[in-house]
Amino acid sequence: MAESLGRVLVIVPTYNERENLPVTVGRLRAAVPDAHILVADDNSPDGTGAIADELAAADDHVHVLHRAGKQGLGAAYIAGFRWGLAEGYDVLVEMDADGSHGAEDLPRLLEAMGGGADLVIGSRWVPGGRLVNWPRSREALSRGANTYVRLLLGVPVHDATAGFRAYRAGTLEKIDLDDVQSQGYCFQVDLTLRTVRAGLRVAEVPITFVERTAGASKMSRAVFAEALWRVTVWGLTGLPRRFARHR
Ligand SMILES: Nc1nc2c(ncn2[C@@H]2O[C@H](COP(=O)(O)OP(=O)(O)OP(=O)(O)O)[C@@H](O)[C@H]2O)c(=O)[nH]1
Ligand SMILES: [Mg+2]
Repeated sequence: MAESLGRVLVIVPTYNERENLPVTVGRLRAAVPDAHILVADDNSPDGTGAIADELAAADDHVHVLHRAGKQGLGAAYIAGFRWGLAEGYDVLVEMDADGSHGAEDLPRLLEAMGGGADLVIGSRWVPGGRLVNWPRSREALSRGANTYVRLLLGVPVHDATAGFRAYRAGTLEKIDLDDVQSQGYCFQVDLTLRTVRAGLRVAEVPITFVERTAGASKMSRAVFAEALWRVTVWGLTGLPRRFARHR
């Protein structure tokens, strides 16, 4: 039988998501009414932080972490994780504010965690995963990046760059967040790799990923370049370990 998961915190990082945030929070409150939400805003110039404050004032399940300025997705998540761990949450969920991740899929992620996983990834690249309106170029980039990660790092995960995922508090405590330096997409790969290398259980459940309809993507050449060089370095420095394992 599935175990009880305890208290769930959904961390939603925001940078200029004023149109999207209220919709995302509303969908979460409807789909997972017991879960709490932490908006981690990097002092968005468009006033997303003030909107988050209004949502929090109206609802005791919504919290806000205001950060000084844009420091990247990884830093925002680490600050959110620390806040959630200090507050005693048992499960910490990552979810984008831009509508790409559906709150309606979250109960299935939590169900998989109840089945015993230490990290559950909402995956585009397992059977049942779907894309809505995502440009072909982005799909090709994501597929290519995930193939590169799987081959080079030997991680048995199909969507290691996915940003919709649930961690047990114990998982985050075991993988040493102190020396994580990754900022963009590769933050997700970094934590996946740490979880796998710690011998913890990773499950993937299919999700429907929808291209944002409002606001702008923060994906950039710099984000891509960071991911490429970090993954390559992890792959090369990890090779002795892989050979040792197969000898
Ligand atoms: N706090 C904070 N949030 C960020 C930062 N960069 C991106 N985000 C948020 O992280 C989530 C994902 O960012 P997106 O811009 O949608 O990037 P993406 O989903 O990787 O790329 P697309 O597929 O093009 O949308 C969104 O909720 C952003 O607002 C950042 O530096 N700080
Ligand atoms: Mg997005």
